[in-house]
Amino acid sequence: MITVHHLNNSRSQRVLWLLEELGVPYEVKRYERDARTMLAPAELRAVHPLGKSPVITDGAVTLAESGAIIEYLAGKYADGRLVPPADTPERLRYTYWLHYAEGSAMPPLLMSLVFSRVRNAPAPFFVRPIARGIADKVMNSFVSPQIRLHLDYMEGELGKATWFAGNEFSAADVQMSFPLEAAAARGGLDASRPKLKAFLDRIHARPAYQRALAKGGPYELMR
Ligand SMILES: N[C@@H](CCC(=O)N[C@@H](CS)C(=O)NCC(=O)O)C(=O)O
Repeated sequence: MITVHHLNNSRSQRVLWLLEELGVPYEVKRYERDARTMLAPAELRAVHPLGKSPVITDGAVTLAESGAIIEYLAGKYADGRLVPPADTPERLRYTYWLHYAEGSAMPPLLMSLVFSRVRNAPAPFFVRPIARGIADKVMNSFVSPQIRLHLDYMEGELGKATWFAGNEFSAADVQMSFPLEAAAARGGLDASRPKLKAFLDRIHARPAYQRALAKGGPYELMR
């Protein structure tokens, strides 16, 4: 039996969703973020040394890193579904977006989260304007322009086909959901990028997505 070690409000929601799309049985072991630090509890380190989510266990296999988990589950359980055929342009796009989500799209979104925390962190009154000044400078000069660059790029790519890998829904769309949901929560993704908004509306309407939400519990990404 596959166990998904699932942290609330996190990337592991994608793994639940993929398993629901595939109709593969699994169990969820839930972990709660620390309310102040937002970090995962220490018990997750007993499963994988980094103590981050998602992690899955499947028999003797313990696997972290959402892209690797998606590849593993699709390779072992999808029976050709949700992965474009080998040696096609769609398969190359599939591989590209599977890596792009965490490798390129997430870093500026994570920086945005970190600098908004720096900006709003409790600090002595004479430190606060300095912390705000630094955070605003980094956000305005680097992070926000980078997020806009990526959003424009993704918007353009979704103008070429319905889904990220092509006209068929694939596991790459599952992987791409998290950066887009994070961008909607804190990266300025709004109606000015209609293709990306329509992508989010389409995935949220999928029955498997809804079932995964019911299994995973609260899923509200940080602003
Ligand atoms: N690139 C990794 C990132 C894993 C990651 O950072 N997960 C976050 C949840 S979204 C986490 O566990 N945060 C809590 C912590 O770092 O303690 C992946 O895609 O799986």
